[in-house]
Amino acid sequence: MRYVRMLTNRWRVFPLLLVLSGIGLAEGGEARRLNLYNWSDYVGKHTLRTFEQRFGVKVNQDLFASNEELLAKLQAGARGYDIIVPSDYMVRIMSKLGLLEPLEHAKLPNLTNLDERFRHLPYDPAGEYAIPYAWGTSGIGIREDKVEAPVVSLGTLFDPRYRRKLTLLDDMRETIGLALKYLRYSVNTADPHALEEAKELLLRQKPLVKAYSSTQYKEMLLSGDAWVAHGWSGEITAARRENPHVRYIMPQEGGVIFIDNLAIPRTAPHKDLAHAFINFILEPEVSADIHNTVLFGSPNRAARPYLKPPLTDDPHLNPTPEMLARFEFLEDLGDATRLWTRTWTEIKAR
Ligand code: N2P
Repeated sequence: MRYVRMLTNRWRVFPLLLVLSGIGLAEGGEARRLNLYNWSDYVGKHTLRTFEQRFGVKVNQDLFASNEELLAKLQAGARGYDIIVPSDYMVRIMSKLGLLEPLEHAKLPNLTNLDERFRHLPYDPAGEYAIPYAWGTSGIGIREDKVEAPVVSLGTLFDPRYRRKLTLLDDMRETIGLALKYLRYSVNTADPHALEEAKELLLRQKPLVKAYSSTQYKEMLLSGDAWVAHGWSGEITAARRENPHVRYIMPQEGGVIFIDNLAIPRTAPHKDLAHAFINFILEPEVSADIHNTVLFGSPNRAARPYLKPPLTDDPHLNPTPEMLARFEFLEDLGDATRLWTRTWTEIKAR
């Protein structure tokens, strides 16, 4: 009995000890924890642990695989996330819906590290809701030892020689977008005829497709289950470290260029800590470590001296304006979103 009382007493003082030991309690009184909702493979090896140690907190990371999944999760009422990583067009959609917390620039002194070109982006001109995190393109990943080179065209993704050795992103905007590009339309079209043509094309391609996946294609390229993959520049180039036959190509027809961002949901439980995280990511060496790992482009000017090959010298990670001429940013589709969603459902269902 005495033991029981001793134990319960000990546990009663435990929270007090936490405060005294400086671990700190967050807004709202719980132990400090940053909940990050991110794309897969999108931080450096030590990024999260360094933040945990420096700030005496825990970081929890959940993963999403598309902007639409991220939006659906927040709209379904997920309340726990402190930091999310929406792309350009999704920042616009979310800020319009009132899902994002206005950022307090006074808590982000490292903002001055950003390259001037990334400071007034059309989807968030005043930097009110989003801080650019990484940029890249979507294109074609190939196994050079399996596919007849040179690959330059999106046509490779429709080539019957690669039947069942082909993967496409499981992403409505990216995959319908790629079909539209192949047909020489804009990735942001609202024209029902263009969408119908894209649908027919993707349905005809379907027997060739091994998988629609945004998270497994890298492994499939590495294992040889896929020889051709629709995917993202940095991620495919990073796979090359494990197998030098993997290569990323920007298709001549163009594709999608994106800027992903750090943002704080309106419902974030730990807004101060979320600002501290963004400011931490903006540190030159923290930032450079992320980009040297994930091989997506850096918007951080101060990090530039720390960047290394292949990020600094691979031409498909450092495209010239000519190479980018046919690449487009995704835009909010507005009312056409419904038609796009229906088109995608029909493609996936059949
Ligand atoms: C990284 C995912 C790239 C983000 N694994 C595409 N917006």
